Amino acid sequence: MTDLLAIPEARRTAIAELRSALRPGMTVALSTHINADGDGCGSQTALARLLAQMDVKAFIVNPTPWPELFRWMLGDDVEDRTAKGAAALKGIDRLIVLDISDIGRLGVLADAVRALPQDALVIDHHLPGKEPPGKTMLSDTKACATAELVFDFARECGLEITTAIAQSLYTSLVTDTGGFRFGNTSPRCLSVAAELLAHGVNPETMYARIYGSVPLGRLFLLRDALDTLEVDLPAEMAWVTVPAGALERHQVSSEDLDGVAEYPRSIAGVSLALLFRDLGHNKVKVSFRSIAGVNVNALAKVFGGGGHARASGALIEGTIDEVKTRVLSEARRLRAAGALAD
Ligand SMILES: [Mn+2]
Repeated sequence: MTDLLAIPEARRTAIAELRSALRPGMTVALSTHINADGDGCGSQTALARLLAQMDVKAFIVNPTPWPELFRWMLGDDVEDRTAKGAAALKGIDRLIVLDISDIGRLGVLADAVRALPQDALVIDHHLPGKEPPGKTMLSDTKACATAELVFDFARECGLEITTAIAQSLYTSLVTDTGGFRFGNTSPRCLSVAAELLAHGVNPETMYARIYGSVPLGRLFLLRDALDTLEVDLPAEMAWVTVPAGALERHQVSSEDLDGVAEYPRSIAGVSLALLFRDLGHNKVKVSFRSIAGVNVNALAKVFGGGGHARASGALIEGTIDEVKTRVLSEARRLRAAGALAD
């Protein structure tokens, strides 16, 4: 039987480079993308605890506040200095950027990161972005989640996967694979998940924490979003719209939009789904989702965004109506030209 947990050679080389950049006594900051998701948070908290075993002090500095849903991951041993903003990066020895392939995803921290004297270290599984956050990269699009690479880092460095670390990594795997249902659910992904269960993860407890502990406002937001559902079946497209102020009205945050785009994608005959979120100030966040055979990264790239083939995002300037018109017509055009096939 093949050893699914064997670490591919290219990853081992990258891990060795990463490791050689980290020395005992160092202080490092860990950053992930705006509106951190389960993979970003899980990778950060797991890595912070792993680095502590190497006598490297790590704390978190993100461009947007830590999601309430994942508050439990921080425990009392992982420090989140996000509230200090870019000032928190002053005096660090290194920055490790997780789950990001383009520096723009660091939002308000991007300029401070560009100005750092030391090149950032990157652990990621996205398709290459326009401006990588750093040159030393443990990056593999075959990894189901960034956490799979953090798991490899731990094993390659002989570090202990404690229950807390296993819970963080498992959360990353579950959320980035849509509960082990998306195309990135590889044999290796399930092997890593099995290994994490063997290290003390209780899947039922994790389900309750991730999917069974959402604020009531999240369902009201979902109800409002579904009320806006529009479908163009000949074009195999469906989309929902979240108006400006909807999150505030329901007292929820952007993490509560996680999974909403799954609903238009779930419709029979739909292969390309979109979620338009009006951020106000002439800015619209668009989430792109697709099924096998359709590459939405190519569509997101047209608008300066990116991500994965089946899930991408872009931040677009314009009013909600302008952006919808532009994105939908570009989607239809690229589709017809065969430019979204993969
Ligand atoms: Mn990810």
